[in-house]
Amino acid sequence: MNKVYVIGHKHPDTDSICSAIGYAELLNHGEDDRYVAARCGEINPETRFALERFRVEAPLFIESVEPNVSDLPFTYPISAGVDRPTIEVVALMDEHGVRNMPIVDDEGRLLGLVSEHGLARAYVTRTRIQQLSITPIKLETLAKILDAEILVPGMDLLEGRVYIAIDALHVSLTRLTSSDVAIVGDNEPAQLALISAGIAALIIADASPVGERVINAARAQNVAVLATALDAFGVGKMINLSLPSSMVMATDVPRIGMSDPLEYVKDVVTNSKYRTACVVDGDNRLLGMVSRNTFVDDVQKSVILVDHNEFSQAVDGIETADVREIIDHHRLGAITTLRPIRFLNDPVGSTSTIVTRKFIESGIEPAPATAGLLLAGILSDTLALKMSTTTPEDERAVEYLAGIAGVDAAEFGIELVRHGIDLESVPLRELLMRDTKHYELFGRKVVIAQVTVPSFAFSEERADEIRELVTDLRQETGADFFVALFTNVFENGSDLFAAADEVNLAKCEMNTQPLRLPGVMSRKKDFLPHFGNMLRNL
Ligand SMILES: [Mn+2]
Repeated sequence: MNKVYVIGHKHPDTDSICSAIGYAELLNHGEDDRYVAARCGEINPETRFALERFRVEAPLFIESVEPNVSDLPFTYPISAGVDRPTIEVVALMDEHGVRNMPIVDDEGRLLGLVSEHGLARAYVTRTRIQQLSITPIKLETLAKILDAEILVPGMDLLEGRVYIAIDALHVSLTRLTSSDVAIVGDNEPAQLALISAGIAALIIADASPVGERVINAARAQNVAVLATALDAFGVGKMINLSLPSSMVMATDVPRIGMSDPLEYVKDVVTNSKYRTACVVDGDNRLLGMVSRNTFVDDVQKSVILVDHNEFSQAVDGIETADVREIIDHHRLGAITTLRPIRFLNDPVGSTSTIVTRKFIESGIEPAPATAGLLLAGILSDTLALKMSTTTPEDERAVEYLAGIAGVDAAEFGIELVRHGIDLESVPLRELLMRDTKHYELFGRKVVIAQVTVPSFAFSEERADEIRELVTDLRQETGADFFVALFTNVFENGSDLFAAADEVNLAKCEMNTQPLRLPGVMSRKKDFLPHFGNMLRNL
């Protein structure tokens, strides 16, 4: 079963992170680990505080849900060690029906690729070399390739020229040195002479009988003796095919990672002269190989969206994903899907509230840590139940979750919100741009920024700076109205700053700033309707 990612919006807030963790846990009951809580942005300080408080890891970071290499149902998990002779590599290629074979070192790191193309080149070049020879090869390996029996083991590693002893004996003897290998047939005098001349190995072809004297002489001289049923030409041919793969492999094979998008990988494979790419991890360890027939058409990542329902707020690549379900408490945005999906939108204080309801409805109790995080999600979105968007269901959920998590909701709420409004370390401009909403109201372009503050002293002390900044931001955003609300959680109200045409500002009674708006906590519920009315009458 492929994974389903439960993911919140970009610039994730606590509700977005915690509802994803909660909902993934609920869905995993009965379906082990199929659902993965994910995020597509950095964890903010408030959320980090909550995660650390309940000792829960942050959800998996996903940059994009575009299908990538990890979504391929299959990559070729094959490779050969760098010491393998090419003839064995070719046998492996045949067995797996592939035209390329990745070559790895002892640690599984990718070194190169043996391709049909590379093999052809290597052997065409090699036939021009006059002398048959062997590159370092283990005696055992050579025996395996020749299907030979080792009658006398000599040196472990052989390297030298290979000589078929068909000349008159005295000619053969002058040509051979102590590192060379001689191939002979049923000719005991020649066998004995070669051994006593001091060569590295003797290959006795044609299933010829090997006498006691030959064996004893070879032992005494430390010359390896192999006996095979192949004829001399067969032995030569097999030795020629037993080059180590390092000698024929190409090292310019394209390397890709598990998280590379399939669109990109398709290009890489198509443009590669090997029509393939090797999948490696950060340590260059081979994970698999993709070729043109690895690609299948309908590879998609499956996602469940929480705490948003608009493409514009969703993780990158959302238009390529299979959206399975949406749970949210925001206004409806323009999302479209190919097939009917489960869509739960309820105007309660937070998505964590809805996830809590789903736990209760299904008779499953969240783990204490998860209950703590869902509690954090609700308290964060409702500013400790102070926002006017708070509903009785949010209050009931807080009580239920606090009981399971074993925390005092009121105390925890204040602590959480304080962490959420750590304002001192952030430049004012960034504070204002952090949470802005764009609206088109009665033909006017309106941008409303909201900053949550622990007390009105914050906006009062910086009034001049803020007035200048909203004027700048109005120009930069090209808005008719740029409004900044500094909302005081603990005193139930907001300070308003706004930039617009003088006349319009006056008509909206906004020329004295900051303008204290008692009871205005929610931008959309408390401020927008009232402000919209004013704009209608301009
Ligand atoms: Mn939310």
